[in-house]
Amino acid sequence: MRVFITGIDGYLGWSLAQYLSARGHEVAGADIYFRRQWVEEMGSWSATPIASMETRLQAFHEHTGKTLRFWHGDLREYELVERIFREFQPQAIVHLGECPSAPYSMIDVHHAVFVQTANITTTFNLLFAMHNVCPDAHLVKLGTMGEYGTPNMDIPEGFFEVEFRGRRDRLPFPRQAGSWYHWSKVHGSNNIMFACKLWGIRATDIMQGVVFGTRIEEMGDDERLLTRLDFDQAFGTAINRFCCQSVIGHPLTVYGHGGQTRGFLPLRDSMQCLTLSVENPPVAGEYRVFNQFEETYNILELALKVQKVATELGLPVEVQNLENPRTEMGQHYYHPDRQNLIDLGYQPTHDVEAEMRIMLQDLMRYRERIEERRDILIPDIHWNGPRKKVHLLSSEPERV
Ligand code: USQ
Repeated sequence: MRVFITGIDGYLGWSLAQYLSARGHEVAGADIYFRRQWVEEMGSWSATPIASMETRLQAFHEHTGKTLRFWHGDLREYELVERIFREFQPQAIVHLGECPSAPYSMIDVHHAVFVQTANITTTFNLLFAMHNVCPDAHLVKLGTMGEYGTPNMDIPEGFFEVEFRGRRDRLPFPRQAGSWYHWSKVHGSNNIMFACKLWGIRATDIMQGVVFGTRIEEMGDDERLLTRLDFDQAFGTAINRFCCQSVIGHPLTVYGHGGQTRGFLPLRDSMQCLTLSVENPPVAGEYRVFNQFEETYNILELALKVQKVATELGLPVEVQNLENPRTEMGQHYYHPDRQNLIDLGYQPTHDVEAEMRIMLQDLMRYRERIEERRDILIPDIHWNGPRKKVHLLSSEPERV
């Protein structure tokens, strides 16, 4: 299948390009390197030393014998999207080319507006270009579990049956996002749902949990094929940050008492799920939603798991409770469904501790890179107030 990946230079994008290609798909992609700039703006860099796109493409060619078509450009420009689609004629489009950071979107009005307009505009351009050029193609859009928020009831996959004043219907499950970024994903979802109805486009909207992990098998030992691994407050996700912190003996930064619960998924399983979605498209006009995560944990549980695995590897580390810079529920019910991908054949490969062990071993090689950016580990972006470093709540983790 011809698969076009937006954001192919990113954490998921570069991994997915290799994963899909190894499974016989013809892959192409575009990127404008925003992620590299945003992380630099946060005063950080990838823990793994990432190569330039030119070097990545060269290494990819050496290993696979294949040429990956790449467009360096801004997909907020409609003409570029339409030109790419005419040249490549994609059968599937995996849309990863968005700003994925809640904290980044909460910095100030400029960042909020940037994240929402960039994310919504690019999705619009893809939808219109699909309609105009390749109406039979399948859009696989990366959404987020964060679209649902944390309601005090089970979370279905996108839709639920509801009865109100004696009448029944199948309706979109309410979205209660917790950041301007998460709301940008809700707006994208709504626009895709409407485009499916309007033009008969087929789409899969992936409500993905928090991804962690340094690698997939396809990267092998060639550093040029490594994907990025961020650990700053905005682009580093919880487990990735905790593993980087462990490697340099920095206390693990649990926000609040760590009772916030989320769904988590190793990078390699995210690749498996995205591939299953690509290879099993819905019918024309169908808008379907998959919840994509492996297991749910609260943040303190995760920090203690990282601490345990790190200690086994000779990396003793403390867990600290910090003032929570975010506005989020500290303790809540969390029980989302995850059946659709299992029905398509999804099988998890590694349990969370095994994946943490692989990550920590990988990251120990790059200890110096993380050490050099130690001062950016304590967050200062608040959901509700000016930027200032958060303070410590206690040095002993409180059980929740
Ligand atoms: N957290 C800590 N300490 C840290 C970092 C995070 O306690 O050092 C907590 C946060 O307060 C939050 C939870 O960990 O409760 C998850 O935070 P995160 O930064 O790992 O993830 P989040 O901001 O939710 O966003 C990430 C991705 C985003 C994706 C989302 C899926 O960056 O692109 O949409 O995970 S979900 O969380 O299900 O919405």
